[in-house]
Amino acid sequence: MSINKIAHIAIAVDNLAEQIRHYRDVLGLELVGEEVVEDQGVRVAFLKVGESTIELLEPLHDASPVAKFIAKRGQGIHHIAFDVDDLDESLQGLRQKEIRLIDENPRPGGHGCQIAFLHPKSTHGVLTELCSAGS
Ligand code: CMX
Repeated sequence: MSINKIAHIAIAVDNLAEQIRHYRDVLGLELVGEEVVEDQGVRVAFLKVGESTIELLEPLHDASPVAKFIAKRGQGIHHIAFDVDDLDESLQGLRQKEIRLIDENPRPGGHGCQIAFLHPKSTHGVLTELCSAGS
């Protein structure tokens, strides 16, 4: 597997507008987009940091994995995403290394890219996402 860069660092938040004000108006990052990812139950805001982004995740409803995360752990860093060239090949390599995959196959994520999550139980507590084509 070949990782190109950190695609994004995702932060679970309970009020997107309030957090955008912090990252954009206090820290001075550029807000590059907002979108709803229905199948993940989240509204997402993307802020540019060099070649990477900060991804703010606000749950749309209580069944969202991000709502469960905030209820259990509070707001904070939710996952790290690595950009890879070939997602299928990367997943195959991780399977061979007996890493537990949440997504056996790539699926659509934010920004029009393909994503797959690795289970935090097999990545030493850090929820890890791989993505290809964008971030
Ligand atoms: N980081 C680290 N550990 C996490 C975690 C996270 N973000 N989310 C959950 N866990 C831990 C839980 O604390 C729990 O640990 P313990 O058993 O020690 O208490 C364990 O993982 C299982 O958590 P759970 O919520 O009880 O179990 P679920 O199987 O329902 O969900 C997970 C866990 C990671 C599979 C689920 O949150 C998931 O599928 N996440 C990936 C999808 C996602 O987060 N999408 C939002 C982002 C959208 C995008 O970027 O496109």
